[in-house]
Amino acid sequence: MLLELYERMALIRAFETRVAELYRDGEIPGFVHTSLGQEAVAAGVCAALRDDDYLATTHRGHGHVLAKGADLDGMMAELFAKATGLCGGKGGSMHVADPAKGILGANAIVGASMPLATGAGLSSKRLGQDRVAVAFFGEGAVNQGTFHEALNLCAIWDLPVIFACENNIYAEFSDSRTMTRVPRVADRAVAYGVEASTIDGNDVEAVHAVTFDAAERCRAGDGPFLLEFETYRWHGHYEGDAQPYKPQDESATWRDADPLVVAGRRLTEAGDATSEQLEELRERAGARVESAVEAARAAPDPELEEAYAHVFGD
Ligand SMILES: Cc1ncc(C[n+]2csc(CCOP(=O)(O)OP(=O)(O)O)c2C)c(N)n1
Repeated sequence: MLLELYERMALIRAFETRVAELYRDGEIPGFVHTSLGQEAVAAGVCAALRDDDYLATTHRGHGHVLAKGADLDGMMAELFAKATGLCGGKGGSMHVADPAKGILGANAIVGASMPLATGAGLSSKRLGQDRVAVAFFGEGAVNQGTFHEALNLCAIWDLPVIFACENNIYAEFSDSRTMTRVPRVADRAVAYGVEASTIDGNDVEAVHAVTFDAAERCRAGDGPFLLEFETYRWHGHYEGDAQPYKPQDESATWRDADPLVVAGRRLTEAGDATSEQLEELRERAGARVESAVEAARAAPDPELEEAYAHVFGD
C-alpha cells in the first residue's frame, strides 16, 4: 500500500514541478498555484476514497484531482487551455472538473468547496447511497462563513462529508497563526459537535488511515468529520511569488519533512523497496508527465464557437 501511495505522490510531484517550469517559461496561461510539499494529503486522502465518492477542491487542487484519478493527459491539456483538456480548455488550473471521477471541481472562491461537498453529501444521503463527499480547503478558509454554515448543516443532518483541511501555515501572504486565537482548526469542530483530529499531513500512511476510517464511518451514518492535516507549502502562494513574508530557515526545516523522503525511508528501512526502485519509479512518473506535455503542446486550441457553449444552462 505504501508503495502505491508513494507512486501517487511521485506523479503529483513530477506534474507540478514540470508545471511550475512551463508556467515560468510562458507555456501555460493564467495563474498556477502548486501544492509542492503537500503531496501526502492528496495521495493519502484520495486513496481512501472510492471512484464514485465526491471531491471538491480549491485553487491549489492539482494533486487532489490527479490523486482521485483524473486523466493525466487531459489534466495537462486543460492547463495548456487546449481542446483536449478535461474541460475542453475552458477550466484551466483553477477550475478543472471531472464528474465521471466524482470530481465536482477545483474552485477559486476560498471556502466554496465546502457547500459543494455538503450538497453532494445531502444527495448521497437522500438517495440512500453510501457515497462520501470530501471538501479540501486551506486553513485560511476556516475564517469564511461557508465553513461554519457547511459544518453546522452537515452536523445536524448527519451527512457523509469529510472536511479535509490542509493546514500549510500560509493564506496568500499572511501567516495563519496571526489570524485567529485558536491554534488548531480541529478545535473549531467542537462548537458544532463534530468529531475532529489533527494529523501529520506529511505522513501519507497516517493521512490514509485516518481518512479511510472517517470514510467508513461516514458510510455507516456517523459523519461528518473534520480532519486537519499539518503540512507546508513549499512554493509561493502562486508561481512567481518570491515569499518575502516567510522566515528564512523555515522552508529548509520543512524540506527535511518532505513526504516523499519520509515514505521512501520507511519503504527502504522495511525492505519493501530499494532506493534504486524508488528512483526508477520517480523517473517513470517524470516520463509520463513529459509525454503529457508533448501531447498538450501538439493538441489543438478550442474552436471559437465553443466559447459560448456550456455558459448558460438549457
Ligand atoms: C472568497 C474569496 N476571498 C478571498 C480570495 C483571495 N484569496 C485567494 S487564495 C486566498 C488564501 C487561501 O488560503 P488557504 O485557504 O489557507 O489556502 P492555501 O492557498 O494555503 O492552499 C485568498 C484570500 C478568494 N479567492 N476568494
